[in-house]
Amino acid sequence: MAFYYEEPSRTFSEYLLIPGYSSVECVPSKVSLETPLVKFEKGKEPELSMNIPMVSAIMQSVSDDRLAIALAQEGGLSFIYGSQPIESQAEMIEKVKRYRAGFVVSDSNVSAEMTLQDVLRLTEQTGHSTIAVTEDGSPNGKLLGIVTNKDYRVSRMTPDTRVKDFMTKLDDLVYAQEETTLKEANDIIWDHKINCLPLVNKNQELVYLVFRKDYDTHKKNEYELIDSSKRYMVGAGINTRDYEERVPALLKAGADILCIDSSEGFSEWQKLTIDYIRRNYGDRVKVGAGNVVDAEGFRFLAEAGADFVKVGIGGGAICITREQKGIGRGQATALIEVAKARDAYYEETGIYVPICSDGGIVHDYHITLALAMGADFIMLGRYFARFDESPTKRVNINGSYMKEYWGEGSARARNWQRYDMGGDKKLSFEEGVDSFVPYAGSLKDNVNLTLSKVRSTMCNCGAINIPELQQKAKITLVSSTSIVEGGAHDVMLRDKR
Ligand code: RVP
Repeated sequence: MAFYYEEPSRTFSEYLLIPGYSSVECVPSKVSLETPLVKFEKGKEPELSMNIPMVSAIMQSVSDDRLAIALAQEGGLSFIYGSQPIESQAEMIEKVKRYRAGFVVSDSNVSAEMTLQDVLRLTEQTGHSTIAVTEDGSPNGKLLGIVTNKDYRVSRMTPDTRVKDFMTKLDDLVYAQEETTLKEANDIIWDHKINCLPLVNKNQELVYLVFRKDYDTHKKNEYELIDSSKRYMVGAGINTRDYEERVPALLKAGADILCIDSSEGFSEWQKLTIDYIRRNYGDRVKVGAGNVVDAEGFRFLAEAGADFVKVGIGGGAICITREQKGIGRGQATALIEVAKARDAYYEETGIYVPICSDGGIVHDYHITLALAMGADFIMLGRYFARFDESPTKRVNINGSYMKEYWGEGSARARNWQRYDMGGDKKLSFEEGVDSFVPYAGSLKDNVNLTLSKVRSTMCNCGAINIPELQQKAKITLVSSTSIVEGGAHDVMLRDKR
């Protein structure tokens, strides 16, 4: 006979937090939102963690390189969507890794024997106007000079003019040693009124470029998420079909972490994918798995070696899986059960496997609830799709700006790998819709506002960090009548002018 759950499955809007005692020490400015991204042993630090508990959904309409940079600047992480050719996904990863963060590995290089035409072609391809001249034309070759658009005049020079004849030569160039800190580099840039400072090693080989504009942005992002080379961190979605080709390419491009993107993750396909990664890369390569909605699914993926486990089926704003297939579970109930399973697994093995609550965040306070219920971080699609930095078009509909947002299971995305159960390699029926969401401005402004609410609520609960919130939170179910009481009621709203 089928198994019946005693209780209905519930979602975030059916719960509220009850405030706890907060001391005068417990103020939003002191709240830390740092959270583990990958599993770790008791008593040890996780190898990867984030400064805010937010990741962006593995979706065409959400996570490209531009959004990834904006989110890493605020302390979170994007998983670049995998429903695209391997080369273009790898290119997006490379773009994030190349992007500033203070010290940039030069991606626009020429040798002294190359020509003005080569310089112009490179500038057009990369959009960069500072080009390093190295002995062999490689990013880390011996530095000979620099070319910027101040060094040439296209109208006065022939395209075959050699780089060596118009570059700024090393003797006239201001450069510094690789140990130079960002602050020192910035001082040199200001003292010499230059825009770019090359850093070289003791063999005079180019290591980094430091740009004036980067330092200014750098100072504004106190939570930014960077790797040991001070490049922004970025994740990548993979599927359970082409991982033998995709994974090496993404790692080569610099992906910091991978995540298997599947609508339903309690499957042997996921285990085979993780096995491949462990066989080839051991524990060096980090990979999340999912999605699951119960304790059994969690344990399966934890035992298969997942570095984190993603929770949620059918709760996404654009998701119609529940209607189409009749599978899924209320997001709050799923999360609560998986969090208990995670804690039991930790107790038993001494290994803490972070969990990510994926989908269904409608109000900012849902994020706080998800954290209180045991999530280590939250994956959001609709939320990020609304911002300037998301990859989709902004359109004007009846006088209001909207952004496009479509599901990976929609006919538009055609991401059959995410839904395929080993069938005919096509999306047989849709599990997602194509939609619009209200445009909301910049990621930075919105994330800051959202997190100020999260920090404030945490203080109401007497918690100064996420583990403390998870320990102290008192969570209550609310009746449908009291949900009405929670909004403005029994008043006539004035027009918002
Ligand atoms: P939301 O934040 O509510 O927009 O949900 C985003 C999540 O929805 C994604 O991270 C993914 O798990 C799920 N998704 C993406 N596409 C589809 C679909 O087409 N059904 N669902």
